[in-house]
Amino acid sequence: MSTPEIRHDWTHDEIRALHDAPFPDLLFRAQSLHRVHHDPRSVQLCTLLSIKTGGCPEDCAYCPQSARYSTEVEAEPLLDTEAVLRAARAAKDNGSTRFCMGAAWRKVRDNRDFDRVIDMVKGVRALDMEACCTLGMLTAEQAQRLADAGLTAYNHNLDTGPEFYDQIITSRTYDDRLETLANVRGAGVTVCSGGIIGMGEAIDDRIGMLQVLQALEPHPESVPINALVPVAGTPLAELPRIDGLALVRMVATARVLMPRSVVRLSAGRTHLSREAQALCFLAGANSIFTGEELLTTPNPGEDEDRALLAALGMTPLASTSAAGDDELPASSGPLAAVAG
Ligand code: SAM
Ligand code: DTB
Ligand code: SF4
Repeated sequence: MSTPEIRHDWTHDEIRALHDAPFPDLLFRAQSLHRVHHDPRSVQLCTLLSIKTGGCPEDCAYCPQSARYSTEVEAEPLLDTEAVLRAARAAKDNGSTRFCMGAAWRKVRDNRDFDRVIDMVKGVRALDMEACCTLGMLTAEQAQRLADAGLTAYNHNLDTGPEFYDQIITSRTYDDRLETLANVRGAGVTVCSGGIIGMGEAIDDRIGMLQVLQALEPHPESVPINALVPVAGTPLAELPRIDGLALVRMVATARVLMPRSVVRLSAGRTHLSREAQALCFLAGANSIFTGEELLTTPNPGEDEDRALLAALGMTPLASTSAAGDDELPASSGPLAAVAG
């Protein structure tokens, strides 16, 4: 069977029609494509650590780490390399294959803190884990230094569609973000980029974000889909939690547009039922963050996630495998033939 075509030219209307399709049709299509490229029973476990918390100069309206809002998050200096590597070892012991280090920076500066992050990346790689960083904007040279240290992936989200963007962030532009993604790609580091739903955007803004993501060539190797975690003190604090079914639609649409990418069900899982999470997995989500905390907000603990996966008969991805791999998974099954 030939691999279905990977496209980068989906129109807004096509994506909207897909997103709005009756649930049975949308989920069947997403699940069918998912099985062509991925093992539908397996979920990649990633662990996040905030290596530099709070005090960020940016004005991202959702973010508890912005210095512009008065939240419970206190600014802290960059963690010690040893503390970070201890956390990475613990994450590995708990079954995570990817360790993601986040810093509340506007951009990377060429200073000693960056030298230390380079050491952290080398240390995580030496543990035979995938290493991911999210440090704000990056130049091509900085991306190359991270690549030389062995960085697997760089996370930099588009966050929302281009038209809604300036209602959420004014301190950096959409083009700034795309430039950082190009620098990451240029250095040969895989791209992790997605966004947040539930920030008051229209459905068309979600579609707009997906359209920009699918236009990237190649597609981002991983696509995090976050549900807004409203945090007291931020401008979005009073927004209601997103309906779980809206998240399922978003995951399914991302899966169809970017069939080879790892789609990560990211922030907001504490308020999602087990059933909604199960639907997200059926819709093509194949990665989650585990552990009690994301960067500064709560996340379901390891026990809860282990119990959920066990109840679904699903298993953590045993070892690292390159996203976008051409090999078909052994368990693609008969439905692989109906994709498209
Ligand atoms: N400072 C860096 C940057 O913005 O690129 C890296 C860290 S930043 C916290 C990483 C991402 O976390 C953001 O782009 C956003 O998508 C997500 N995020 C932050 N706060 C969130 C919230 N309250 N709810 C959902 N996602 C959130
Ligand atoms: C992503 O898309 N989601 C993660 C990761 N990339 C860095 C971060 C979610 C942060 C949620 C808010 C917090 O815990 O501070
Ligand atoms: Fe800073 Fe990143 Fe938070 Fe924006 S999302 S305020 S850049 S830490």
